[in-house]
Amino acid sequence: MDPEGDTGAPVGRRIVLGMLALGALGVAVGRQASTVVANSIGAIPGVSSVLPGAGGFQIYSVVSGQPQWHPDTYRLSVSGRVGKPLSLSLPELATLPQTHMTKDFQCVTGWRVRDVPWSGVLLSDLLTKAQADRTAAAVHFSSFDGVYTESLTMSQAHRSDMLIATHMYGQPIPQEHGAPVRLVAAAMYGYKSIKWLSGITVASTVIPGYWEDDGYDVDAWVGRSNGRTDPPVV
Ligand SMILES: Nc1nc2c(c(=O)[nH]1)N[C@H]1C(S)=C(S)[C@@H](COP(=O)(O)O)O[C@H]1N2
Ligand SMILES: [Mo]
Repeated sequence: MDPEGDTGAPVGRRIVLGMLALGALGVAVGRQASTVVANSIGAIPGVSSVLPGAGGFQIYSVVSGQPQWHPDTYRLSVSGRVGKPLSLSLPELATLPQTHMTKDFQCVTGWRVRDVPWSGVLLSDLLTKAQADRTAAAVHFSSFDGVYTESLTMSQAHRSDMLIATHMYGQPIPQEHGAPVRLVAAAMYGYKSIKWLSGITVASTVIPGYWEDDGYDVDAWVGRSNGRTDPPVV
């Protein structure tokens, strides 16, 4: 099946989130996922600020309800095989050197949003600050949704387009897009770009992420994996 159950999945495993328009958040169990087209978000009470120019994004979550966080208590941890573990508040993240990049965002189900401006802190800058062990092979990511996980190899993690993003379209990342912090791995299919990020752990081996447990490529290069031929994101 495919990550978001958009195609090919038995109807019983799909959740069509017309219910989102009713203000309820999608329920998802196991490998089911909720989805709503960004253009319809404006119809949801409390989620009324649709991003300018964000047309084409679909909102995915594998949990029901919105993962909860508070700006005063949110921390991004960087731990594992590091010389200096970090626990960064949002103001602390904001004081680190900021990197801006504009990249297409491509989901493995086929949709692509062109030229999305992101900003935040380069993953490699964070790893350097934490004195990550460069001989460690992998970096793991966890979400405070309590379920979603991802991994990169250490060399992938040091690419110049791996961003720990706090802003998109010049504004703080909206809740549904993974506030307050998400990974943006633009050269890879969207499932690598874990939302509601809470933990970065330097580790010895790559552990396949949430969808990769279901057979999606762990190395998720756009146009070079999962049998797809999309134009690469450069
Ligand atoms: N925590 C979490 N991160 C996630 C997902 C998810 O369900 N939960 N879905 C992934 C997938 S498959 C895609 S395509 C993108 C979609 O990002 P968006 O919801 O901001 O459009 O988020 C990725 N990150
Ligand atoms: Mo996706």
